[in-house]
Order: sequence, then structure tokens, then C-alpha cells
Amino acid sequence: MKHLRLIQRAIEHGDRIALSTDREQYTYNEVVDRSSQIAAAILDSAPTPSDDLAESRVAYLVPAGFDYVATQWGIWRAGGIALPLSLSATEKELEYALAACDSCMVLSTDELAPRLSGLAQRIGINHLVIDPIAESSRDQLPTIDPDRAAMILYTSGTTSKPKGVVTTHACIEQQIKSLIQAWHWNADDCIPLFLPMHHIHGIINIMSCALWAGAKIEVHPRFDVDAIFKRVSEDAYTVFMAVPTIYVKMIETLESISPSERDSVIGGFSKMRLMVSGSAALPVSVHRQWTDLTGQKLLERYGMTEIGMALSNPYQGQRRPGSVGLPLPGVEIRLYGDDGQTIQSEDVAGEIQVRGANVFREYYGRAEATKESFIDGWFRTGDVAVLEKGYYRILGRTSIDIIKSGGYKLSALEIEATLLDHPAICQCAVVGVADETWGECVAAAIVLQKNQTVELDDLRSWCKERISAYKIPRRMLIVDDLPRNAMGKVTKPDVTKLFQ
Ligand code: MCA
Ligand code: AMP
Repeated sequence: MKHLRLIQRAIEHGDRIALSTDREQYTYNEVVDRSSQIAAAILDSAPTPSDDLAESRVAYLVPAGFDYVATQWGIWRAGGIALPLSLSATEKELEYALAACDSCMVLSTDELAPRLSGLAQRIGINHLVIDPIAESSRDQLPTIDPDRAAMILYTSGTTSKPKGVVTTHACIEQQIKSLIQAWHWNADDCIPLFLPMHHIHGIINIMSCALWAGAKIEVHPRFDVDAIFKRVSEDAYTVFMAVPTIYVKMIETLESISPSERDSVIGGFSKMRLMVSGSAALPVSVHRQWTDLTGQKLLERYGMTEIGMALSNPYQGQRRPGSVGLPLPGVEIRLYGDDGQTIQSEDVAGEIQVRGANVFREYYGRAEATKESFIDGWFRTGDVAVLEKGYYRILGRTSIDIIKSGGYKLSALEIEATLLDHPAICQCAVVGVADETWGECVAAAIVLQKNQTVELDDLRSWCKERISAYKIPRRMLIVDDLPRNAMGKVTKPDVTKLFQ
């Protein structure tokens, strides 16, 4: 049996510590062994038990940590496509995620089982709880070709419902190897993991890179600034990766704690070999404040679910605030103008387009959307950038309907569709409004049905049952009509102005 490279490397890392929490730690051997037990149990309980899942979709709702890695690798080793579900998803969102990619099975821990058992029964898919899985029932697991599909991650965007981004093992491997090389990952590294595990920032940049390198991941159930600061002041970490909102929150906390505590936390930060920011624009002011406080120059990089990481400031060399640097190893970048020509000179804005082995295979079941997202083999990111003195700088996005809040990519259209389901709402427009902490904050202008009223707090509670908390509009306005142009079309820039 030939193993996937990530698993083979884990076998070689053997008795090193792969993951730790405040109570337990697990070696690479333990993770590999557990993943083979889970793989065998998946194959035994598949709708048609077989020796290979052959790219069937297997979803899982498992918190970050030992169980998460063993489950993801278990699905891969059984030949399936791993589909991580969001811990903050509502039942409706879970149902959509399971149905839209035709999952044959869903796995969960015992603790999270109540969130899935009724749903799985209702939609008629197997639900396997991993805790009771014991000995492996199989000597052999299938050999997995690297060109097989490995993972589906949902990404929100220019369509109302999220699309499932399908990546292959080869693609994931390329994404990992590029970062290992560019950011000098090594077996002596230790990194905290507190980001959600249904997006690539947590899955690839942190978890998979660390495990590829033989490094140690310290798992936190969520981002808790006090818990992180305690460990930073104990010099626990060599590498740190977070979204800009987290740096803003850490600056606020650093400014509010006692001088002695602050000195010890800053000591820990200043000794790290690498601190990275990404998933959303890092304001220049935050970049500078962080350097002033800790002496660390944050390395800002740019990526996307469909392509992994594409651009990065250098590990050695100038890390320029406000810029996302240069193409990562193995990634080809071009800027594409409105005139359909590749931009050849600096200081001219164009869409970032990407080519390379890092690029995803398809949007699951959406052949048309997949086709439209490529031009001559280049993936169209929808992000606009400019090349300035050799470094790329992001200027914005081509679609106003994509909102980035707290590092999450949100679809204004999805939130609008949810609001429109409310019986009192007749029309609405959702926009992202600039916000110092969250980057953008979700705002909704709402027109009510005739003779209807609604309490905004009630509306928020109503949304809470339908969409994840981070998608719920923080700001809402009831208006008589939405701003429109001469053709009667809603003008979102004018909607944004309503909140300024
Ligand atoms: C939460 N709150 C918000 C938002 N989210 N308010 C405004 N806008 C928001 N987006 C409110 C809550 O309602 C609550 O308010 C209070 O803030 C605290 O909420 P909580 O959820 O506890 O916040 P947190 O735990 O501090 O979370 C902040 C966070 C989280 C850690 C920054 O948003 C996060 O993990 N973001 C990372 C997402 C990520 O990994 N993205 C990567 C995607 P109240 O107290 O009033 O109820 S991958 C990607 O983008 C690409 C590929 C890339 O390049 O990486
Ligand atoms: P996602 O679909 O969640 O993978 O989000 C990808 C999007 O995040 C990109 O298309 C960009 O719009 C945004 N993004 C990621 N990193 C950066 C960055 N450093 N600066 C600005 N935008 C970023």
C-alpha cells in the first residue's frame, strides 16, 4: 500500500508530538493509527461497503485537534473526498452543505452528534460517530492516486449559495510545499491553531503545513486572547498566523494590560521567527502599530480558497506594509486589464489571474461556473491589484457583493436571500461597510412590506436560526425605498453611503 505523501511524512515523524491541548498531547504515530481505524470504519459503514470510497463525499463535523486530523486523514485513506463542516453553521446551512455535494455519509464526535443525528436521518445519509471506533478491521487500505479529488470547501461569493471548491491531493500537496519552502517551516516549529477548520487558512496554512514539517500544533478551541497571551509569554510558539481582526484585537488587549504583563507577552511575540497576516487586507496602520509594539514585521500574504496562497511578502527581505509581495513558489500570476490584455507595466490596475498546480479542479456540480471562472487556463480571482516597485498591492474586488468580515468571505446575495424570506421584508440590499476591527461589517438596508413592522433584535434572532452568526447584519436600517439609478436598479455604493 502506497501512502499519500502527507501520511507518509507523518509516519516518518513517528514519535514526535503532532498536536497538543492544555490537557493532552498526541504523537504523529497516534494520529496515523487513529486515521487508519477511522478509514476502516468508514469503508465498513459506507452505503455500499467496499474497499475504496472512490471519491464519494464524506462530510465531518469535528472540532480542531486530534480527532479532526484523524478524521480528515481517515476519509482520505478510505478514498473519499473530505468535506469539513463549519462548527458555527446553522441546521439549514449544514443541510445545504450535505445536500449540495451529495455526501454519502457524515462523521462527528459524540459531543456534536445531536446536531446531526436528526438531520442525517431526515435527508437519508449515514451518520457515523467516531468516538466508539476501536481496532481497525482492515489490513489494507486503498492506494490513493494524487490526482484524485481530496477536499471540498464551501466558498461564498457572487452566487447566492456557496459553491463547493474541489481540490485534489496533488493540488493540496503543491499548496503545502510552496509554503514550506517560502516560509521555512521546520520540525522545531510550534504554532497555535485557533482559526475555524472549514477554511484553508486553518486547514492548509497552519495544520497541514505544520504536520508536513513534523512541527507541533497547539490547539485552542477558539481565539481567546488571554489564553494565547499566556502561552506567548511562556515562549510557546515560533510561528503565528492570524487574520487582521485578530491583530487588531491583540493590539487593543496589549494596550489595556499591566506594563509587566505586556512586557512578558511582547517578549514572546518578539522572539517568534515568523508572524503572518492574511485572509483580508491588513491596514498599514495595524502593520506599523504591531511593529512598534513588538518589533515584529508581519508577513502579509494573499490567497483564496480556489488557489491556496498565491502572493507573499518575502521571508527574508522587505515586508512592505499595504502590499502582498510576490508570487509564491510554483504560482504564476498575471494582471489582466479590462481591455482583455495582460498588463505589462507597473502602476496599472488589473484583475489578478492565477495559474499553477495549486489551482483547484472545479466547483462541485457547477460545470458552467467552473468554466466561467477561467480564461485561457488562468483562474480569475475577482481581486484587483497593481504592481508597484516589484510588489503587488491589492486595490479591491471586482464584485461589490463579496464582503470580507473578520477574515470570512461572505456573499451579500446569500444574506439578502435570507432576509427576503422574512414575511415582513419586501426588499433589501446588503453591503460591507468599512470597519476598523472587522475590516468590513455587514450592513442591510431593508424595505418593509406595507403595514408591517419589525424589531431589529427580533430580526437578528430570526437570522440566527438560518445563517452563521458572522453573516448576520450588525447594522440594519429600515428605509422607505432603496437607492436606485435611472434604470431603477439598486445602486450599492449609494446603499453603503446610508451607513456612513
Ligand atoms: C463576530 N462578531 C462580529 C463579527 N463576528 N461583529 C461584527 N462583524 C463580525 N464579522 C461579534 C459577535 O457577535 C460578538 O458580539 C463578538 O463579536 C464576539 O464574537 P466571537 O465570535 O466570539 O468573536 P471572536 O471569537 O473574537 O471571533 C473573531 C475572529 C473570528 C477570531 C476573528 O471571526 C475568526 O476566527 N475569523 C477568521 C476566519 C477565517 O479563518 N477566515 C479565513 C478564510 P456580541 O458579544 O455582541 O455577541 S480562508 C481565506 O480567507 C483565504 C484563503 C485566505 O487568504 O486565508
Ligand atoms: P476565501 O474565499 O475565503 O478564500 O477568501 C479569499 C479572498 O480573501 C480573496 O479573494 C481576497 O479578496 C481576500 N484576501 C485574502 N488575503 C488578502 C490580503 N492579504 N489582502 C486583501 N485581501 C485578501
